[in-house]
Amino acid sequence: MSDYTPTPEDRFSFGIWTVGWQGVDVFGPGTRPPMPADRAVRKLAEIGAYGVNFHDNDVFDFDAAPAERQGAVDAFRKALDETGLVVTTATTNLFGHPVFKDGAFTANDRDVRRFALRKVMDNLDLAAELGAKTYVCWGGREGAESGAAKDVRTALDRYKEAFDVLGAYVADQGYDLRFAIEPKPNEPRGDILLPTVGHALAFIETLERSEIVGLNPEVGHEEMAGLNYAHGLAQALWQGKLFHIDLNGQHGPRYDQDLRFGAGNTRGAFWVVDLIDQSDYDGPVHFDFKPPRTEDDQGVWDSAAACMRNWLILREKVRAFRADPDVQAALREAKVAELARPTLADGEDWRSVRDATVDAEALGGRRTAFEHLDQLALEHLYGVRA
Ligand SMILES: [Mn+2]
Repeated sequence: MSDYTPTPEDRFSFGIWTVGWQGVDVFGPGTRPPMPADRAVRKLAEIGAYGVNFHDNDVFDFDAAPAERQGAVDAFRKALDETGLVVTTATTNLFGHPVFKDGAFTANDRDVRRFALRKVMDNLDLAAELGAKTYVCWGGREGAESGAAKDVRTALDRYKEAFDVLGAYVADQGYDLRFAIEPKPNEPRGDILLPTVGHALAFIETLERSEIVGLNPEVGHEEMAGLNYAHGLAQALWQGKLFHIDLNGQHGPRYDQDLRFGAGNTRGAFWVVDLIDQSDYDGPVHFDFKPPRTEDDQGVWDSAAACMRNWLILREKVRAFRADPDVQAALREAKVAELARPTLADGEDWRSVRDATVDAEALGGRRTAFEHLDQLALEHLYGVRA
């Protein structure tokens, strides 16, 4: 058994806003003092993180004067240099300020949309300067609470226009950056545009530079919609669109809980780690959680460290599961590998199956043995098979 100590090879990263969350919610103000970005960087390095992701306004205030902005960026960069932490990812806060109350790229007010594009371009410059490779776009305010106020088809025209303009900006500046759309079904808007992985995948195909736009699926956001997060990741991988992942914990369809990774749907987390561990995904293993409002500063770092520790514990378990000879036998019995065999053989076409004689009764009577296989997985997860 390992001691579950994170290493740089694990590529663990955190949003500055995660550990920096003061605990403000709709029923009360923050319970923790503000955390400067440079302190977050130093503490994350101490607990074994590899990288960070930041919103522009995690580093400097929305209305910071140029000198103030530069001072904050310099302190952030100094902390990065001193700790060796990597900026893997960046993003723009297009949701906090009242100017974005009706969204950013899809606000009805055209002046708001133009300002939003400018704000993103400003932060793309900083992202490129700090070496980020992925630019996350979470459109939390792109949506509506009512029917007539938002023409969804026209809003999608403007959403596409925004990605086309920003794609051109990145190309013209020569930045080595790709966009990762983060779907979410609701909260803060009543209904958010691009609510799931599937909606976003279809949208991306309409973009002028679709090759530099992929996905950043989040555990909680898919599970809020009652969806299987690992299945969403798998389809994104299948389509070459898994650019980034946001890991946290969620207990089914309810408000966005942002629990530490491994809390919430633990069985779901097991399959997420199994999928990523077996895939060619090479982005950061990124945590987008919120330490509960009950926690003090020590609780913040305890929960952040637990995200990484839970990933490593689950990774040990999924590897033991895959290496278990009983599991390998159960996989064979369940014919899992047979799915990789094309339905038609080389040289066959529809004629080969059109007139075949089939004993459906006999086929229907064949066993799948899936329950035995799944029980072995649960026993690895429960810790009774090592
Ligand atoms: Mn969330």
